[in-house]
Amino acid sequence: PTQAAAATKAPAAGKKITLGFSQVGAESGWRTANSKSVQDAAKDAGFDLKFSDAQQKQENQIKAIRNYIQQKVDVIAFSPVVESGWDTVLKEAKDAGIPVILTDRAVDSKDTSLYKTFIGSDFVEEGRRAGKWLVDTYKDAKEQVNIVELQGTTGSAPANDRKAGFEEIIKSNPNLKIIASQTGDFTRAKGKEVMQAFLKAQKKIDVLYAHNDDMALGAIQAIEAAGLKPGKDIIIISVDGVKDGFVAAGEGKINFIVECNPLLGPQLMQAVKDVVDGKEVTKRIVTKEGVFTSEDAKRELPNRQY
Ligand code: GYE
Repeated sequence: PTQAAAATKAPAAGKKITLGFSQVGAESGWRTANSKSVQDAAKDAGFDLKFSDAQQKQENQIKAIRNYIQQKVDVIAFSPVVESGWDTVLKEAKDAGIPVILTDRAVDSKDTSLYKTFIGSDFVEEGRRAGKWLVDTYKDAKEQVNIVELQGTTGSAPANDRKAGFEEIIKSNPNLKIIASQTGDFTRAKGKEVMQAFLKAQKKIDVLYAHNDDMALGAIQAIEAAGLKPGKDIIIISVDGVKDGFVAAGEGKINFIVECNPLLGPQLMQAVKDVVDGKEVTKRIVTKEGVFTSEDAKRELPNRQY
């Protein structure tokens, strides 16, 4: 029957589980920590991990996934660089009977049977947390507060959602205005370059909202080069909470960090195991995270693993 043909083919007893993993790239400190977590956890679980880096290109990820299908891996996991355009290749995996697990970033496919589960953060909530701190910080402001935004990779779930969550909250105060918003591709180099352009084009910038620490760190270089004090002349909010972000926050250069946990490896391996064992997995596994002011960052820094 067709049911059985499309069902997951469990590896023979005693055989190592092979996991094909397609990573986004190596664009940020978050990503480095995430890759290490996946590699370490696969090792601990005794899986045979095939790992590829797509250098932030969807075409490379599609190629990697097709390779994993050809190699008949037991499970494919990937962190989709952008949200759209996955249906065809996901259908190919499904037809081959290879289960797919999404990690870190989501896809916008209407057909949710194309993947078993999605393990990752709630990026809209992260954007809201950033917005709440800002609304609170500027609750007595009588004048317009000029905000510039460094967006993550265009079309990626974290860029779309962190923007949406932030806008949803700040619109409660009409004084809070995003005067410029551009992608910095989640990298330091791009964050610096775009901030330089913002500083040139804008008369007055009060706040920078960066979708990740790396872009904020690049922007800090641009702000200092312009003779301004990051964290004072320009208030800075970022997302992730990697070590370098915490260091900058401890120095008062970043005012508020919304945490996004990159250590998804252990949860991913558990899900892989459950899928191979034919167990039910919940369609959505959300990771737990917090928020940090400069003071919190100073206290927390010695405990950061990444
Ligand atoms: O915030 C950023 C990375 O998808 C959550 O990707 C991840 C994001 C993370 O490049 O630093």
